Amino acid sequence: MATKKNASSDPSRADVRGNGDELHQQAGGSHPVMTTNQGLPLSDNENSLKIAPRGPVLLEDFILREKITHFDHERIPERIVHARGSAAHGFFELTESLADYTTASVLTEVGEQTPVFTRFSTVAGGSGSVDTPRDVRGFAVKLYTKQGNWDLVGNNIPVFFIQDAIKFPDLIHAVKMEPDRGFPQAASAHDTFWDFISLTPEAFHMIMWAMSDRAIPRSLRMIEGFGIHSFRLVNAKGDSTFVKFHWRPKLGLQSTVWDEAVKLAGADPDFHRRDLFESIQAGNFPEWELGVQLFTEDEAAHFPFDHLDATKLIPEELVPLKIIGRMVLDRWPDNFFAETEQVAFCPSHLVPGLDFSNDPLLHGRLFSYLDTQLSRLGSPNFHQLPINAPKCPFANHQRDGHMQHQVPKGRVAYGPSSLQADSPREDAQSGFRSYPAEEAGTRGRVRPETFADHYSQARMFYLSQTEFEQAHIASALVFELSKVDTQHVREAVVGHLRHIDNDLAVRIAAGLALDDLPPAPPAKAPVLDMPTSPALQIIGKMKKTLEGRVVGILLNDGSDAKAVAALVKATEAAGATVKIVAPKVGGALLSDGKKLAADGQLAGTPSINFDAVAIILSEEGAGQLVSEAAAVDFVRDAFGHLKAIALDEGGRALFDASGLEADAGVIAASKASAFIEGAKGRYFEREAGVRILP
Ligand code: HDE
Repeated sequence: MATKKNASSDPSRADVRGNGDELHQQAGGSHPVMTTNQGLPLSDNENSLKIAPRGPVLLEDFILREKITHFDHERIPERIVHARGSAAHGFFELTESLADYTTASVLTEVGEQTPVFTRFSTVAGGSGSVDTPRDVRGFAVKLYTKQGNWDLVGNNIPVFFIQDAIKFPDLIHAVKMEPDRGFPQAASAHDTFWDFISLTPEAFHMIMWAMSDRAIPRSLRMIEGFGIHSFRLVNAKGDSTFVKFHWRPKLGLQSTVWDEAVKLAGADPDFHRRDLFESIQAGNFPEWELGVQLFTEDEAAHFPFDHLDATKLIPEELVPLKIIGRMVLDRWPDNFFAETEQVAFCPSHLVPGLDFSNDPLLHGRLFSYLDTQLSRLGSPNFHQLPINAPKCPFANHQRDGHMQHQVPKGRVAYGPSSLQADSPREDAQSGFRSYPAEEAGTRGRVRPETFADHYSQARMFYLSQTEFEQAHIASALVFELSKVDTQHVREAVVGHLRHIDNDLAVRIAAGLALDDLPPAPPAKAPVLDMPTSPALQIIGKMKKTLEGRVVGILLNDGSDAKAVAALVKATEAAGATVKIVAPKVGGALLSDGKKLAADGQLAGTPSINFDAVAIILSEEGAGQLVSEAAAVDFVRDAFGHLKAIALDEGGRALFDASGLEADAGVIAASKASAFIEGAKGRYFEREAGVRILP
């Protein structure tokens, strides 16, 4: 009988993992010596210190303890809102000077490129949640100007849910996971959110936007950004002009359809992050124009709403948008944590020549962000982190604190002082000055009367939409309210909708199978019929382009090589990225006997990844795929998501086997230019035939 060897007395066993050299063989290159955080060179990163090869581990192992301790502290508290985000570096370039309005050099020096770091985010979900829930998207830009950092911390929707910052914790507690059960994650479709909304009429304008396709974008490269609040520009004479900031995507606006967004959440939870990463890595740099709406105090006095109320927008038809610059994102961060996670945006970060308006939501934000960075990043020195540090010189007498990275020299850490020639001092000429606005009134916890109209702009937004977009808003409301268990909450929401558009309320009531149309709650102000604003649409503003879009080609062994090559050439020439999908990731053997590598395996690469698809199959290839559910779903989803589909004969066999009836968006693969035209948009007319719309 073989005796069990005592491993501790077996030298060959003791050295099983050695010092890791054999594991590293493939890496190549020259590697710096690995050390502890104190610079002590390590001889072994594979094994902890043991009393014997099979004996207990020693507490003495300071190397193990340092490594594990650091690991234990790797996470910092995630952002309470906007926890899930993706960001990139780039620049802002001014194309038109605002020198008449402001002294801010970033807005007056035409051609000047200012470095930026821009973070996009969802609001409700945790940092590990998915990219495509129905949600507002954060659009935060840090501009490292020569006069200090300017953070324009906006969203992809130009209005907000509430008028006063004191309601923010309530709003967020209502939308986040319900506290007793810990779900739903990253979703507004639940009782507490709609309960809060049904009792907060001021939210209804924002609700119309949040239920629209703005909340399910196709790509972060295809969203608008808005500073929301009015800010002030202040010129050299000290005159102030109000300003609203808008980012406009060069690729145009585009959204997914809801079913697609839901399926994307499963198929690729990182869909938006990957899309941003891949486009930057491929050199297709996302770009936005910066637009401003400029207006005076007098003009504002004649608006039929109060511009200090963050639940209101200023229609472009009333104050046109002036394009003054562009932002290009051209570099992915080197490290997600150090940059994307540690970046700290604060609306209070601004530059001379800018100032705040009296928007009470903005004033709450001016406090909140600095406070949250202190708890999230753990130190008042968060501004010294590379991603947060200004790129211009900065100096003052603030000292010490957790994680002080600077080593200030000299005796003077106070002012006034007379002991040190190079200690920092104020500059009355170039320094920031608050605009000397006159304020008067009676102190109190009040809402201005001018904030009382909660429905007119909600109505304007809804009536400005195309018929398809209205149907999507109605579907979203029915979906969300169907997830609300409490009947009186469903009814109360429908009651509010009656002020916005009675037909919409009737539609939602029918979609929920309510017995009666609930009564409308009293409105605090008359609902106005404002002129509609086509600028608020997505479909109407969609750019007919394949640029920035992705076309997927499904093929199999035996697919016509020439047809594939022709389609790839034509779609790429039109600006699209082409991805090949095949049953096996290694690729398929085409009709010319050559193997074409696949970018994705069919089962893991559904058609939801693409803006349009082509299916090129031999008779035999099609015969195999008709019994493959992933292939049938590939076709059915592309059709259901209103996409253009190009088919050769084999592709047509798969299409027919999927039980679908072709329409104008189903195009012969040989007609590349017709397919390209179709692929530039979606076939919204198809929708009524593929799903029940309320
Ligand atoms: Fe924020 N918001 N917010 N918010 N917000 C945060 O700051 C807050 C509001 C926005 O990518 C937090 O650093 C209050 C409006 C973005 O890092 C926190 C109120 C708009 C981001 C906070 C609002 C925004 C945040 C959480 C009501 C659009 C992500 C982590 C008064 C104009 C920035 C953090 C990033 C993040 C507070 C309302 C946009 C807690 C109190 C309106 C894009 O400070």
